[in-house]
Order: sequence, then C-alpha cells, then structure tokens
Amino acid sequence: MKVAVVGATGLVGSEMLKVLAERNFPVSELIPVASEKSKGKEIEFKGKKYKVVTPDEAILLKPQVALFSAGGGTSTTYAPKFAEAGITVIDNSSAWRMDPTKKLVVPEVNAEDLTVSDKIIANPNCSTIQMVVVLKPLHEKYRIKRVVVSTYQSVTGTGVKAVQQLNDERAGRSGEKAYPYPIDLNVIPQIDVFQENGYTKEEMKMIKETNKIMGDDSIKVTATTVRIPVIGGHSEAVNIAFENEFDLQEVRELLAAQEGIVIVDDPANLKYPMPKDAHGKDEVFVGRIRRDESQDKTLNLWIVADNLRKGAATNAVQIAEYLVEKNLL
Ligand code: 2RA
Repeated sequence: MKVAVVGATGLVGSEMLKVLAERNFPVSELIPVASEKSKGKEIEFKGKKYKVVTPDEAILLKPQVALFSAGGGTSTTYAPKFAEAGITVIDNSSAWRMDPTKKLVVPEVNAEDLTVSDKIIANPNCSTIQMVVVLKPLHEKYRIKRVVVSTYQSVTGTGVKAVQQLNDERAGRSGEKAYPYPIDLNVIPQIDVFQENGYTKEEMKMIKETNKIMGDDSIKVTATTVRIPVIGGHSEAVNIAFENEFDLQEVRELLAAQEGIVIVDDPANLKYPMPKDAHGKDEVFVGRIRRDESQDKTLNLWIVADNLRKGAATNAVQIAEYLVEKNLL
C-alpha cells in the first residue's frame, strides 16, 4: 500500500514513521510529505531512503492513505484535495474534529462508526484519547454522569520548539521560546489559547471531543490542562462520578480486559504509571485506582500515555489498520 505521511519531518510525523515500521503496516511505498522548505530531504524508512515531496506532488503519486500531522492550516487546505483524489486522510490536527460530517475516532471506542465513504477521518487530541480509552468500558458498565480531569502534559505536545526550550533552559542556553514563561522548574496552567469562557482551547477540546467520541452528550466533563517540564508523556488525574454503584475489583477487571490498557496499580510496592515508563509505548497505563471517599459512586484514577504515540501517531496508524482490516479504503 502507498502511504503518505504529511508533516513527516515533525515530531508526530517522525513518530508515525516509527509506528508504521514497528507495527508492520503494509507499506509498499512511503511518500514523506512536508513543506517546500524540506522538499528533497531524505527520510529513511525500513532501511530505504525516500525523498520528501510537497503536498501537491504527493496527490499526483496517488497514495491510498495519507496520515496528516502538519498543523491545522495544511489540513484545512489539503485534506479535501487529497480526499477528492480518492485518498483517505487520517488527520491529526484539530481542523476537522468537531465537524459534524467527520468521524472523530479512537479505535477502542468507536471504530465501528467508520464506513468506506469516510475520506477525512479526524484523530482526536492526545489528552482526550488516553482518557476515553479508559472511560469507555466504565461508561458501558456504570454510566458516567460527570468527569473532572486535571492534566500534567509533556512539552512534546507543543512540538520541537518546546522540547528545545526545555533543553536550552536545562543547559543554561538562551534560545527561541515556545512558552511565555520558563518551563523548566515550573508548571504552566495554560495549554493553547484562552477562550471567552476562561477555559483554554485544550480544556474545551477535552470536553467537546469526549462527548463526540463517546457518542453521549449527557456526560458532563470539566478540565484543567497544565504543562509540566516532562518529555515522556501526558498524565491525568481523573475523577469519575457514575449513575450506578461500582465494585473496585470489578473496575480493575474491566480495565484490565480493555484492549490497549495496562494496569500499574500496586501501592504497597510503590507501583503506579509514570511518563518515564510510558515513553515510547503504545498502551494507556492506569493506576491509583481508588474510591472518591467524599462522594458516593465516584472513582479516582491516574492515566498516563505517550502523547506522541497513543495520543497521536499510534492512534492514527490503528485507524489505518482498521480500515485495511475491514476493507474500507
Ligand atoms: C498539547 N494536546 O499537548 C496538545 C497537542 N495536541 O499541547
């Protein structure tokens, strides 16, 4: 299969290449795509070198599927052009996520919604993906009424410039800034821009995208999203209020049975998920599973995943795998 990776030179794009190779996605020809500035640059994939082309050139090469991670502007302009040429686009930007005509997909939750006519498929925001994988089996069993989430997000979610800022600060170098404040030895309670209601765009994404993916607007969600000086992945403290009573042991069993989740929850031996351990992995790690003793039918847990993997590249590749498996391309 001919596969285009649009934004192949970026952080998520490079992770997409790694994930495609590791999971042995059936790539017969890779088409690395980037802006004019990177045209001609060589990208290595599975021991072969491929030259970077522009989006317009990529369309003419007729890939069957294109994984986009080149920002909202590129997706808005080019995803429809690729789709018109019969290429299925899996888009990691926020451009199409809330478009009612586009599916927003986390395979463990709603892959069955996909059909052969979906030519632009949206990949959700990283912090939303890792949370809904966990919410899904719990909602099916106990019905979720409300979710309160606080995030601790890795600088890799911002991109190369932010990783550079953190490394510069650690090395005592000056350099370009991705954030309005130092990130090393700091915590910044702002991810993306502020909205009129006082929430950030990242917080509103977590709220709206959760409802769309879960297919249930009755789930109330509130979020506080925070950037921390970490590289390995995003962490989330999640408080979930259910309609029905639950059993803690059953919650553990349900989560352990859910594909893509690994439970790391052994307080006696100081075992819990941490971004250091999630880094480079495809799974979502869950621990600190306990009752909220301040309120009935309410659960607390801690979720960690590599935001460039399950939060972006892995989820996009899993969507592509599903399309191949179900013959939907
Ligand atoms: C972040 N969620 O971590 C964003 C990336 N899409 O900044």
